[in-house]
Amino acid sequence: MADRTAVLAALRAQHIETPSWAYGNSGTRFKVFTQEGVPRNAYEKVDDAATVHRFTGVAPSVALHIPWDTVQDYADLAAHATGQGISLGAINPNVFQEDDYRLGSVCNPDPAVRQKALAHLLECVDIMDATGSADLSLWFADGTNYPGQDSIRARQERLSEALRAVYDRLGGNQRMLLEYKLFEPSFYTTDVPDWGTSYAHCVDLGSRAQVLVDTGHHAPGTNIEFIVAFLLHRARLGGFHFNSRFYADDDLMVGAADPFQLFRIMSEIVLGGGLEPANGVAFMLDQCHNIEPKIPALIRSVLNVQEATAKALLIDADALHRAQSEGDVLGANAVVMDAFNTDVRPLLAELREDMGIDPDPIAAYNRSGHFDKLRAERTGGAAAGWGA
Ligand code: AOS
Ligand code: ZN
Ligand code: ZN
Ligand code: ZN
Repeated sequence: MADRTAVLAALRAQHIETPSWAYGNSGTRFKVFTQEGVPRNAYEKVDDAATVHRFTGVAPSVALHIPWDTVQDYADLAAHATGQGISLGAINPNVFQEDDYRLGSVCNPDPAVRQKALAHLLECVDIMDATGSADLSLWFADGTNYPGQDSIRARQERLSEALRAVYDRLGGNQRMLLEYKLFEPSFYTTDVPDWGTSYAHCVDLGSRAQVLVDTGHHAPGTNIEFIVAFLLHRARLGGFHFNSRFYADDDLMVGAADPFQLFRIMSEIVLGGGLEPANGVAFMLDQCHNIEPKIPALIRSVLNVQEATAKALLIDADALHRAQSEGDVLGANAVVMDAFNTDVRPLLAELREDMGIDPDPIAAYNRSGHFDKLRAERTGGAAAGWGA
């Protein structure tokens, strides 16, 4: 059995970052549903992230999306976050939501459009300087819809050029995380479609360029934990965008569709040393809560990551190594399954009591009356950005 004190310490140290866009109204291409009490600006999104942190104790930062979270003074927003007990996390540029980007952003055949996209990415590094954010989180919608539409090779060259310019602009403590996605919005080729493409660009750039794994961005059946183990072993796993999916990029609550997959991913993290702060793996959520209330959904998501992490920490590593080295297939598998099948809720309740928070964060939030207060105070909440 893993040492209980060490397990509790590891759980206390794990940080899960929530995304600003998960607090705003969202939907699908068919309908953006409005909810009561949603934040009207970046300051109120920070407030909601702070609420999630207050009830969970392990979500002390919020990722921003520019321009959805544009403010006059980013240092002031950072100070507001500090005042609420959290910090500003990854900065996510947006180079997909303007007419100019019809044929792509940094891979666009038109040099003027590429220049515009690059200028926005560089502006986002300026914002990181003001907010104190360490991570620039890059996702490109770039790609093509039809065979022959553009040169796959030329687009890779353009991508390299832009990434190099951004990388060279980063300060010493800043990183670039390059997210991949199999398809959507491009349906024929995507310029960063998979971890291998992202990894190759990161290796070209340098050690502060790392791969971002969004769990919803793979073909069905992809073994995500293998990707995670490989990247971590090569010191190129920058972090996650956690969510769950039944079909494609569904952006549902992490751990809802397949908690066993989340456990397998977290097992590779734990066994590979990915919880050590020095390895810098960022645990971020990238979700949309279209039909469910947002703050409780984010609390639930944080708890789901924490539960999977707790189970992974319970893996008896010595017994596992023994079984592996003896070629004991069933024994090794049993060690892993024993951990997965453990009910970790009592352990997590104990952890929360130690941390001075309610052992049942969802019930505590529902009892708190916080939502009634938001509903009364906030009218005319903003859309997260999509389909608005
Ligand atoms: C898009 O599919 C990606 O998951 C992005 O990471 C993200 O949803 C978007 O950039 C919001 O910031
Ligand atoms: Zn993502
Ligand atoms: Zn996505
Ligand atoms: Zn997604």
